[in-house]
Amino acid sequence: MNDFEAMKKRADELRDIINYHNKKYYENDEPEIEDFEYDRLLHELIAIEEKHPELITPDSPTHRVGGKADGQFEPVEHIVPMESLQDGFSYEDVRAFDSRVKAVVPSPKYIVEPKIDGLSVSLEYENGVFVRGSTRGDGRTGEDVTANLRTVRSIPLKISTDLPLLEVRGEVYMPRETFTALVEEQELNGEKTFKNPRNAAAGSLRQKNPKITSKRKLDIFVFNIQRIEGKELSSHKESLDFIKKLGFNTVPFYKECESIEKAIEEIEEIGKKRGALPFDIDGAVIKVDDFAQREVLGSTAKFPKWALAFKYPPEEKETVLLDIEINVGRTGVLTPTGIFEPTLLAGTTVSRATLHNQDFIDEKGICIGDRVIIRKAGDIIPEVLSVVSHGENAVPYRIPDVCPSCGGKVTREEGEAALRCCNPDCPNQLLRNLIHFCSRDAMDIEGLGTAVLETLVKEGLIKTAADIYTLRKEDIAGIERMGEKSAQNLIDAAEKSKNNDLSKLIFALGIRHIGQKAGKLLADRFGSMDKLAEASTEEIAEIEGFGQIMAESVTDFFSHQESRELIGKLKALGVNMESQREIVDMRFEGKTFVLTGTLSLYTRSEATEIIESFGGKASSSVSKKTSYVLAGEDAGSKLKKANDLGVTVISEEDFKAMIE
Ligand code: 0OX
Repeated sequence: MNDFEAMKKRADELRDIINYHNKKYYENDEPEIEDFEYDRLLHELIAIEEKHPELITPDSPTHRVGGKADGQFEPVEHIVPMESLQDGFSYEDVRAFDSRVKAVVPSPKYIVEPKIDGLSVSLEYENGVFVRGSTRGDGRTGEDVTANLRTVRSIPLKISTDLPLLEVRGEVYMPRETFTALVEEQELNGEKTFKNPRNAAAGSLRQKNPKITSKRKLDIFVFNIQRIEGKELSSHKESLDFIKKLGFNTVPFYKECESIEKAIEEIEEIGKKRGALPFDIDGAVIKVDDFAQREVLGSTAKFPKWALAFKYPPEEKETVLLDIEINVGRTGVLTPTGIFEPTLLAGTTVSRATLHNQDFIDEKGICIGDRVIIRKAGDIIPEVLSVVSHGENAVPYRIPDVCPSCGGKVTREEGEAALRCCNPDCPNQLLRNLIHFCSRDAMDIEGLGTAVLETLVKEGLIKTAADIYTLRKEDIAGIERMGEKSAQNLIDAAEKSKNNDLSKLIFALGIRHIGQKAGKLLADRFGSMDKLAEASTEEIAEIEGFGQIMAESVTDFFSHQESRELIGKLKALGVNMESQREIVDMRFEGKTFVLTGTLSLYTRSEATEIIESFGGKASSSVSKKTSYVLAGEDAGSKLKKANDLGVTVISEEDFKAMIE
């Protein structure tokens, strides 16, 4: 293989791995790798594509750096554009805005309201019924996220009005408390965490599975009427009062201001409240109240001339770094956490912040005892911005080269920022692995949650996942808050899990890079744990959707004596080691389908299941590699793209004929 061919092979492999992890992150909401690891893969692909632009494919994940997954949802054209706002960063900017307004309308009245830091959406109602919800997108074309928006409890699905048409605009956000709980859960599971409530809201709203959105407890504030038929409104204040009466959560504490100085006072007031609010705001919006005046002022190509978003600077404080604590995650990654002198910052007392990894510590020159500047990233997660001065006898901090939990050796893999404990018996890793093993998508052992597992590990009752199956009622019934009945339920749940399909067990083993989908593919390809354990890296890498890294990870797992011992024990205890997934017919092997438009013969998940059961793949975006586009009613951009690329388009009837 020459150099170019090797590059091409590596680029293809990287695309597969990155697409797999994108899917895990965006669709399944189950990231398996760290940010750093993901970025490293992406940057390797970017570097290859920069060197050889001819290797760029239309569907390369590098087209959506930053995580914006295009084409996942149907496009929605906004009849009234969802404009953005011009920004102001000082009171001078605010006064200059006032002068520009007054040059056109001499005596404007303003409304000042908080600028919610979320995701702008449009909600359309026909005869009082919620018919469509979409994201802002680029302001002209957004994405149809109706199913997900329906799960937001404060969005009325029906409003009592005889208006034939109403379209309102609002900001979907994740309350701070919900966000903090979500991040804690993600950390506990060793998953990639959302950076701030806005990212969490965006990630949750752009889920393929509305059930996940529903669990995320999103909320909304509505602040604008985009379109209305059957009612005349003459001011912003009037329209906010009107939509409030209809049952929408309107943007809170909006205030009328007679002059720009009053508006500035109001901006100050909102700024003072900011830290203590249960949701994030990233500024205050000043709007001309009167609609007739707005009309005269008009808009530029991007934003209305009658509104300004004032952005608050992030609050920063100086404090002392008292200590650095090291935590060990499920994958063995050692994460340093800074412990600070408690400091009031943007409404809460901050005493801890992640220091990420050794590179971050080196870059900032962090030593214990330093005076440091902290601030809240995205106004919620505290971070160290810089070191002001070192304490006496300061020494640059180094993460220990032994694991603080087990004393095992710590290594840093090439190209990785993280340090990892390599001891598979590390108690901290053990606990996190057990939490994963028992989780719903893995062995699904109800009742064996974090708290119970923590106690069982602490008491020495569980040392490996196999010990779950030898627990006796009396072992469990003794532990805190566990009665006889709960103990029996737990034993029954463990017993039931022995019959799980092989794919669940493979996923439960927590092999790096092997998620739920990969577990299914391995179970389908090899049929039994024994065959999988004997498979070569090459054989595994041949599976559609697998790359070299994933394949190596599997063979590496089985090369360890402890892994083989664990599997031996599980087998002896009666845990199923065979695939029960019937692959009777592989007629769609190697074929990729994209579903688009409204299907009437099948639901999307039924069609996907059928495709997968015949060994095919369902994908969300059309590329040259797509084998078929299955187009239902009202298919839009994906159908167009399929025609442009010459991809075969089939109807539901064609599909039906193919599967019969
Ligand atoms: C917010 C917010 C955003 C709507 C129509 C033109 C100006 N994030 O809270 N945008 C607007 O106003 C846009 N108001 C808000 N409160």
